[in-house]
Amino acid sequence: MTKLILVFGDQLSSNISSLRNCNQTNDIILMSEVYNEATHVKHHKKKLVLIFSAMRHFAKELNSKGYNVKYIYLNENIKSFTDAIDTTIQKNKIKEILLTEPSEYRVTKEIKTWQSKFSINIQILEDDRFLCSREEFKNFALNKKQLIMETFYRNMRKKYNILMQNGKPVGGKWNFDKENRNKAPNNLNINFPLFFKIDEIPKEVILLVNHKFNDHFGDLENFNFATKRTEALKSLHYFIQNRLSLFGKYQDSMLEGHPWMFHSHISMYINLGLLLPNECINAAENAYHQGLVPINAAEGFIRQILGWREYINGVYWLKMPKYQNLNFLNAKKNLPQFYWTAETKLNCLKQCINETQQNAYAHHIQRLMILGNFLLLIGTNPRYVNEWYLIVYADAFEWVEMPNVNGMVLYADEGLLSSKPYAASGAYINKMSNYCKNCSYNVKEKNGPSACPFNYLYWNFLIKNKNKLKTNHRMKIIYSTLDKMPKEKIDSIKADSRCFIESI
Ligand code: FAD
Ligand code: DLZ
Ligand code: SF4
Repeated sequence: MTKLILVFGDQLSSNISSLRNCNQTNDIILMSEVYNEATHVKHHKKKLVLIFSAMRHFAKELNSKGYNVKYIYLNENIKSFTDAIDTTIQKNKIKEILLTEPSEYRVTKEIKTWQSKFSINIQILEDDRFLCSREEFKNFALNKKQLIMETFYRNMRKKYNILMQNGKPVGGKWNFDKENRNKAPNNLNINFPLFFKIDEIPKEVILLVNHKFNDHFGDLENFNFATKRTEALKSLHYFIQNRLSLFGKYQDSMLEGHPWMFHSHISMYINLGLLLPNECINAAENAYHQGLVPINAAEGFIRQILGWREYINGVYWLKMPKYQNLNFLNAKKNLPQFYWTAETKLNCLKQCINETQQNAYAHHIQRLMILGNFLLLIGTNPRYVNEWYLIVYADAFEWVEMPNVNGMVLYADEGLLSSKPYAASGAYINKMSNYCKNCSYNVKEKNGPSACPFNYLYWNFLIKNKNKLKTNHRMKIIYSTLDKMPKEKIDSIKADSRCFIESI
């Protein structure tokens, strides 16, 4: 009895639930490069090279372990996963299709049509690479209006006994985020993450992507990501040994010319399955116990993976499909054209967009407080914002991109994720970065043609959304300041904002 085991491009883990249930002598493993997956949004070229190369390497690895792998290379006839299944079923006697649950709602919907379309049994297994199942998260969310990440994170620390001692958090505190907010000095010595010389597989894929997807966003030069597990593991260990110790201290800071700061640059490897979340957490915890890194670094890093990553996945599956259409602030503007070109005088945006274009990467605070903050302040429609983030980052998959955008950046979910919008003026950017030094705008000026646009856009955002935000208890102080503002000041904020938004 032959089963067809479908393995998606973000399921490249040899111990994934579908492969644990594989009968190596009888079953066929199907992996397919699919046209619509590459084009339903025009993914960054480096992201496509990463995904196709990692898929090809993984198929090769499974083959060498004796699995019977059917790998479909990119071709015009296979437009969807359904096409890939159809052609494979026609050529083989298949009794059942088995797969690990896909990470995306859109693909889950497609799979639901297969049972009747192909008259075949479909078995879907849980993706237990996540440390909190969709069911468990549902229970956590039961009867809660707001889902507080910190509560969730503490539960996860206890559940997995991570950084715990006698039932108490190691270091006497659950959270060291106050020690994650230092501004980096200009002359700080920062090692780059570990990068790799590419082998034949990415070389071939680069030619393919150049040929077929040349009109997609992003640079292809100097592709140097890990594309197989052995490399991804090296990258993780290099980070733990050489970079994690300062991750905590400078987690929120930004320096021109330093796209990675002390961040791990492993999200794309975890999201594809080349690294497992629990091994990254364990590596950081061990480094702390060995005295290699301080608690604010280990805890800060573990919080991102055991806390944020799991929480974001939980929110996505709890709230989809409604989550994709939320727009609490009724934001309607288009995405500024310069998000595709980096041609702007606002230096912070120029640097972050340039780096995104070059590396298919920006670190969290760049994504949230520069790129996202600006789109929030000018009132960009969430649909365009989601599309941009899904395209431009090598680690972007809808399950993780969308709650970060709709919840964290745009407050489109009315505060399900964050207790207030992450809106900030130029003062925050100046405090956490050195971008303002090289900017043609003046961060200290509040109004007028040379004033930093973030300054008046911030107040304009508060004015515009007053009815929706003034009752939020965390906004009370800022709204009382606004209430005391003279009318002429408010008029110039509105006029400067109108003029600036029209100009973009
Ligand atoms: P580090 O800073 O070293 O953090 C370690 C790990 O923690 C990351 O590799 C990642 O797995 C996890 N992590 C950290 N923050 C988050 C978070 N907020 N949500 C989920 N996981 C987190 N992350 C993605 O993986 N894919 C996305 O598509 C994505 N889109 C984002 C969009 C916006 C608007 C924002 C604000 C954040 C987004 N993030 C996304 C989260 C975060 O920015 C990236 O995970 C991080 O920048 C990846 O770089 P790193 O591996 O160096 O992370
Ligand atoms: C992102 C992506 C791309 C660009 N291409 C493929 C592909 O050709 N084949 C594949 O199996 N997966 C691809 N992926 C990842 C899928 O979008 C991801 O696996 C699904 O969203 C699972 O839900
Ligand atoms: Fe950005 Fe304003 Fe600073 Fe320029 S002055 S870099 S626009 S925050």
